[in-house]
Amino acid sequence: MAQQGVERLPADTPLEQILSVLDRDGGLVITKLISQETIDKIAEELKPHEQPDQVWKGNFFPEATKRICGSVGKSQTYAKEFFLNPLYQEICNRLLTLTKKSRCGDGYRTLVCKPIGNASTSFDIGPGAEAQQLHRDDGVHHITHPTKPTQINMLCAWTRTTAENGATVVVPGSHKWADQKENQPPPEKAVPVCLEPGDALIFDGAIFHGGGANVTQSERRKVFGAFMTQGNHRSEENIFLQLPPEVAKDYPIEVLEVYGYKPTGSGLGWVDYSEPLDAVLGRGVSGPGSLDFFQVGVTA
Ligand SMILES: O=C(O)CCC(=O)C(=O)O
Ligand SMILES: [Fe+2]
Repeated sequence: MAQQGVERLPADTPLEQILSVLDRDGGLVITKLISQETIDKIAEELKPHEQPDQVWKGNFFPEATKRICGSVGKSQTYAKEFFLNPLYQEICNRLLTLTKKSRCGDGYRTLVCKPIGNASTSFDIGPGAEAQQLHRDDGVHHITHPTKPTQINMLCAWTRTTAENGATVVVPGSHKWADQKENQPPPEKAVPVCLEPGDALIFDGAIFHGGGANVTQSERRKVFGAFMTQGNHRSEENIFLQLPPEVAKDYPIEVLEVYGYKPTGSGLGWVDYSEPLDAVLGRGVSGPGSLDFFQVGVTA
């Protein structure tokens, strides 16, 4: 295991090696995953949505932090070039796809459930912010640990992130820890993951992590977030309000397929027993019962 922080690998590293480091450490950095040009475009599209006066009322996020929720619905570039990054999606498909052969009468249905978008928040940590409490993101889905990954998340540097300005901290290896209370890690076990703009931290939702403290006078630490989960989970962000049909109709189908507008092969997410994309795009081509889920095969 890397002594300081987590391993850093270029995007052309063989997938099996990336998966093996992710399994061993619970997180890794893919360097130069997103180009500066794409970051600038996303920043421009998100600008109208930055809320300078935002005040968080709970204590999950420290004061002096801000967020842009539903970034996929606010920036098409975020959706297409960041959230749908092919390497990230490939990792999610490999680790989060569920397959089940389920009895139905005399036959079976082979149910394949692809991962879905869980949230798309951008995080901004301002000067003076304290460190966020270390936590596991997959708590929202009532996950018992240890288990195989149920969420794969990605934080990509929008600005440079440093140990001083609030780089995300992680506890390498903690994704495999059991749930016992004594396993809550002390803050000194967490290591900062420093990123240059475009570098991305990809991590298992079971790893203990959190936003770091920002002890600088004037630097803001900003990252774009992509969160994916197993397709049988309710998504954290309410997709149909954060990317409503009137906005979604102008999005590429690839985005909508990942972002809640395609039923899983296990029949979750239909509209009138049909493809929701029919309702959104007014195509009306699938028709009730045409989804794979409603075909019952007889197999040995
Ligand atoms: O801002 C960060 O670095 C991490 C935020 C985070 O972990 C969360 O909101 O769950
Ligand atoms: Fe988190």
